[in-house]
Amino acid sequence: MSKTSYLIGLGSNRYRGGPPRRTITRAITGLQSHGIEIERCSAIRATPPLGPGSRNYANAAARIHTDHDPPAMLALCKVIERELGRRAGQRWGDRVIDIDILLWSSGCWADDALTIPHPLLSIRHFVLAPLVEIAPDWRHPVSGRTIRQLYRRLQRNTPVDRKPNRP
Ligand code: A4P
Ligand code: MG
Repeated sequence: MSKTSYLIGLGSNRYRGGPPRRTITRAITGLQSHGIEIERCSAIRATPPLGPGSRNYANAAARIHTDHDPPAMLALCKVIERELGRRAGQRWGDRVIDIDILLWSSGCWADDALTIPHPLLSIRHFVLAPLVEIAPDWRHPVSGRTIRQLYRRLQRNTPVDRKPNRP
């Protein structure tokens, strides 16, 4: 097995070549075809849009292994996003696919293009709900809390999301 593990988040709320949950599956297959080992995938959930999006999202997370360093991993995520038809659009707007690097096994990373841990991961249900399924004991390198602890905190501090329709 490769040395470096990543937790990645996937989101889609635009139809292109199929419904959003199918696009999430295609993104995972795309990563595999570029040599990424997929250790675990969460279930794909329907979530209400945060921000200006107009449709529900399909969201999921995956635990992967690769020898890519973070800049190479980000570049690969962007290749897959382009392959699936993502075009530049409004920040937080509707998108065919978004692949975010949430955490990696070597702690923190920050350069002009990339910040790990993803700065908003601790306050988002649509990120933590799939993560708790695949990596509950993974520790956030800054807060020291596990994903399970972060998820419980978020559940305590925010009302339960309204139940969305299936995307
Ligand atoms: N970037 C910096 N750090 C990272 C990282 N850890 N992983 C830079 C990936 N990219 C990172 O991202 C803009 C730039 O962020 C990248 O070029 C990279 O250099 P982007 O994906 O092109 O743009 P974006 O996704 O619109 O912006 P951002 O800030 O990444 O937004 P998020 O956090 O991805 O949120 N509601 C629901 N229910 N589900 C969702 O999945 N997603 C968003 C977008 C909004 N609302 C949502 C969802
Ligand atoms: Mg993003």
